[in-house]
Amino acid sequence: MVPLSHHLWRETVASHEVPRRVIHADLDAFFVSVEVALNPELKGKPVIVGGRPGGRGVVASASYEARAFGISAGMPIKTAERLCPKAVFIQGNFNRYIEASKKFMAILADFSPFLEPGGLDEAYLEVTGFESLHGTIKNMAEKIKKRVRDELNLPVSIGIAGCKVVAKVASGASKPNGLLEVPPGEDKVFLAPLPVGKLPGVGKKTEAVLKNLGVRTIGNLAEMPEDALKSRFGVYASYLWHMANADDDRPVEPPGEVKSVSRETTFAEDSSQIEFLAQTLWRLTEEVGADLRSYDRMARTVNLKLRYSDFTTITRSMTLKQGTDGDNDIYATGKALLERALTAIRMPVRLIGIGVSGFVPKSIQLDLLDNRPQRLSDLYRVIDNIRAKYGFEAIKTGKGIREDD
Ligand code: DCP
Ligand code: CA
Repeated sequence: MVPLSHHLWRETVASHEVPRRVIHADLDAFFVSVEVALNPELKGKPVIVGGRPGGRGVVASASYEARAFGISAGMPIKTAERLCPKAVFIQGNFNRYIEASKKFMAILADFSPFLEPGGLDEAYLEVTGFESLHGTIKNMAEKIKKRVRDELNLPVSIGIAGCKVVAKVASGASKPNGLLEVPPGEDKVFLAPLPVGKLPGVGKKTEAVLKNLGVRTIGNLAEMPEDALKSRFGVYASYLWHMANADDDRPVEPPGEVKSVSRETTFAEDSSQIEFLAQTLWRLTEEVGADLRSYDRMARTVNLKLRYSDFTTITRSMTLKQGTDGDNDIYATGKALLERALTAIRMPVRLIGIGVSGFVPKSIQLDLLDNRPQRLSDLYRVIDNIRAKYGFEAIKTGKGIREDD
C-alpha cells in the first residue's frame, strides 16, 4: 500500500466529517512478558527483569504479580528483593526484546501505514476512517490483540480515542491486557476525573508542584487559567494545558526517512595545508560511508562544506552518474571539490565537513569485466562490522592517520 501524504489524507477525511480515531498499543510488562513467553513456568509468578540479584542494578520491568508487592521500574534490585524475596530475578537479554519489538511493529503495520513507534513496546496508529475494513475500530483492536497473542504470545493493552494523548492514557488505564475505547467526543470528560499524574509528561516533580496549586485531577488542570501555569512551567505550560483539555492535534508521524548523511569537524587551529585537510576529509568520509551503508543506501551527490578563518562558509557539491556507497568514491569526489575550493579561496580553513545526499536504491553492479566496485563494497562491509563490534578506532585505514597519531 502506498501511503498517501498525511496532509492529503487528513483533509479527505475531514471533508467527510468522520471522527478522528487514534490507537495507542503498549505491551504489558514488556521485558518480563518476553521472558515468560520463552519460559511458561514463569507465568503467574512475580518476575523481575533487571540487574543481577544482589548487585547494584535497578528493576527494568516487573510482572503485575511482582507489582502487587510494591515493586516498580527504576527501583533498586536490592529493594525489590526485600519486598519480595521469592520473586524470580532475570538479568534479561536485550537482543530478544529488540526482536520482539520488530515483530510487534510489523503486526501493527499490517493494520495502518500511519504508524509511529514511541519506543520498543508502544506505538500510535492513525486509524481514522478505517472502520469499514474491520466493522469497528474496536474490532480492529481485538484483531491486533489476537495476532500479538497468537504470534508472539505477548499481552498488549490498547487505547482508542480521538487524539494521541487520550489514546495513550486509555491504554494505560486498561492495563493489563486491556482494551478501552473512549467514544468520539468524550475525550475531555474521560480525562477529567483521572489523577493528574496519569497525564503523559507529568512526572513526580510536576505532580508535586501541581498539588501545591490545588490541582489533583486532569480536570482541575484543564480548568486552570493557562497564564497561571506559565509562571510555574514556562513554555511547558501551554503543552500541559492543551493536553489536559484533550486538545491534541499532533499527527501520527511515521519516523522520518533519512535524506542525507554528513560529518564535520572544527580544527583547534585553522589550516591551509592540503595534506592535513585531505586526511581529515578521509576520516570523516569513512564515518559518512559507514552511516550510508548502515541505511543500505547509495548516494549520488557528494557535498563539501568549508568554513574559513573569517567564518565565511561555503558548500560545494557534485553529482555522480551512478549512486555509490564506497568511501573511495565519496572521498575522491570530496577531494576534487576541496582542491578546487582551495585554489579559488586562499584562506585558512577552520571547519571541514563532508556529506552525501540524493539517495538512490541500492543496485548490485553487474560489471562483468571489472568487479572492483563489488569487492570494495564487500571490504567496506567487513570494516563496518568490525567497527560495530569493537569501535570505530579498531581499524584505521591508511588515509585517516593523522599527524598526531
Ligand atoms: N524499561 C527500563 N527501565 C525503566 C522503564 C522501562 O528498562 N525504568 C524498559 C523495560 C520495560 C520496557 O522498557 O519492559 C517498557 O517500559 P514500560 O514503561 O512500557 O513498562 P512495561 O512494559 O514493563 O510495563 P507496562 O507497560 O505494563 O506498565
Ligand atoms: Ca509497556
